[in-house]
Amino acid sequence: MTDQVTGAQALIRSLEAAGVDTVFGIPGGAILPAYDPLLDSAQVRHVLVRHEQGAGHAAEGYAQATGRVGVCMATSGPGATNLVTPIADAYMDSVPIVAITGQVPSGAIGTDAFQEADICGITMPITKHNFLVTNPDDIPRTLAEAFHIAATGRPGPVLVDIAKDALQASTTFSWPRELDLPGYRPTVRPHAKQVREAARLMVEARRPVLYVGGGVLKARAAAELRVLAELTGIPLVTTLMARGAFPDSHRQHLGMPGMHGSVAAVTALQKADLIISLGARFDDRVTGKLSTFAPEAKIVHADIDPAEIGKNRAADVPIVGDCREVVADLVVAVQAEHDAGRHGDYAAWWQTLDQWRGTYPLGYDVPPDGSLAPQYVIERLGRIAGPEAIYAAGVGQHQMWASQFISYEHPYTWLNSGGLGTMGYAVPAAMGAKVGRPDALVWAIDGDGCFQMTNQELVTCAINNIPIKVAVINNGSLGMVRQWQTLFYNERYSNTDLDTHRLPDFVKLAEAYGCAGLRCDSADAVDATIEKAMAIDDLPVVVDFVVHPDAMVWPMVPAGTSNDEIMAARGVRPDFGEDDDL
Ligand SMILES: Cc1ncc(C[n+]2csc(CCOP(=O)(O)OP(=O)(O)O)c2C)c(N)n1
Repeated sequence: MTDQVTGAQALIRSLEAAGVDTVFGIPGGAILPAYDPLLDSAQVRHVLVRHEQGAGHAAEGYAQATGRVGVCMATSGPGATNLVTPIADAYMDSVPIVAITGQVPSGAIGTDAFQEADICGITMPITKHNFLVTNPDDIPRTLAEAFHIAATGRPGPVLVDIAKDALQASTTFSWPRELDLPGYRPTVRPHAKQVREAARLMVEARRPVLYVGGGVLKARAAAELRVLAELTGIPLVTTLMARGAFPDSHRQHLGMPGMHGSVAAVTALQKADLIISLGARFDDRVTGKLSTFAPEAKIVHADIDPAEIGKNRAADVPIVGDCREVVADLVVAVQAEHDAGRHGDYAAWWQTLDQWRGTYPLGYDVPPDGSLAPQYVIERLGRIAGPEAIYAAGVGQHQMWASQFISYEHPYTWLNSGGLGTMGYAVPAAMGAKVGRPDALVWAIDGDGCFQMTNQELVTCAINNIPIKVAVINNGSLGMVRQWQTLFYNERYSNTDLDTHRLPDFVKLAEAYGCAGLRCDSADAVDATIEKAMAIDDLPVVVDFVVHPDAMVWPMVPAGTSNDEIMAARGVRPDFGEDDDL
């Protein structure tokens, strides 16, 4: 199909050909030509956000909840630079998004023209790939490549910057049948010999752990993972990016590893003799002080991105490949070991692990003054909203509690900013998730600090009939930073008091945005308040949960220290004394 169109029309047709149903964005001069044909598209819905950062996080939330590529659009200069944070966020968390930006006319590029910013240069280190398009004939092919690159291999953000004159000029539209990307061929099929070697180590090991990362979700490998886990009987941990990849209720699940992971999960990795890493990246928040991490463990490291393997920790068995294929092949290879009479014997290991998790379960103190424990609010929310709901968190204490105290049973029900740690992620990401999964109940769990960064998108939600629910865990401060000041800066609280118990009034703010606003400050009223919020389905709802300011996230491995130093609670070092021979 080839007929005469403008570059802008070619862009919209390309989005249609790529199967896009939603674009989050804000128009402006350089991208304006694209907004005109957008009006005529019966397929592509444009959601007009209130800040481009909201568009980017919404595209991420949409992608994380649906598995499809999320799309955001902005004008040149400040519109494009406002996308930088969500693009960096998507890069760190391997989220497939395509960001389309208008650029000043090609003849003006490099002249410091009005609203000119070299967004390709700026985003070079935070995109999987980016394109500057100055020739209208290149628009369909570039868009096809952008969607392909974003979604395949290790997913990530791709930026397409299109000069205004290329959008205005005349061209023909033809959607490429095949792509010619000679330098881009992700290795999907794992090497059979490496897989067999991994299986052999798995049955020989005495203290193995499956270290499950976000790559398992990206590869849509949760079903295969469960088969592998149950076939082997090996204990398993899910990282912050992988929560939901394996049911929390499963007895082989030890919880989340890392700085605020469970004692059992952190210590299992630390004392393991074999770690099978599946789509995880030995992030510093998981390893603690790297040189002391899991000193006795052999490492099987499977990842689609060869650059991850050996980056932080040397791998004994490197496996490059798509996690779903890797896990499926491991099932076959382990079965072959079993058929040959070789089975893993992890009975002593399980005895130790059960003792650790029995002695050091996740828990929290109820504030003695009768004020509300934030962990209780989150725990009840998880129970009442249930495991079918989608939860999107901000960054800080509430994020850790939402990871710890909600039981995730299904993949793609937990969205958060793990790698970049972006305050302001929750509300727009929840909005994007609700657009992608309109039938799902979507709760944002946000901090009072985070919420003040992007809550303007509640207007977008109210106007566009996107009824998300927001639980603001209002502790009156930048809680996670305050926790570090409590523990490491002698309780000198420099610039962490937000005074949010006074201003702004989140109930009034919600109402001003066209949402329902509720407040709750006592444990007795938590269930009824959540149920009231759940009963409102025609408006976004904000609940201001006024909680105790001094609650802390435990367990904790202080930054830069060894996982051996884990504190189960303030002043409580777990006693592994009898396990010294491990
Ligand atoms: C954009 C951004 N700025 C600063 C930080 C550093 N930071 C991490 S957590 C945090 C406090 C978050 O406060 P709040 O949203 O109230 O959540 P709480 O920790 O109280 O649950 C800050 C400032 C960040 N992660 N992101």
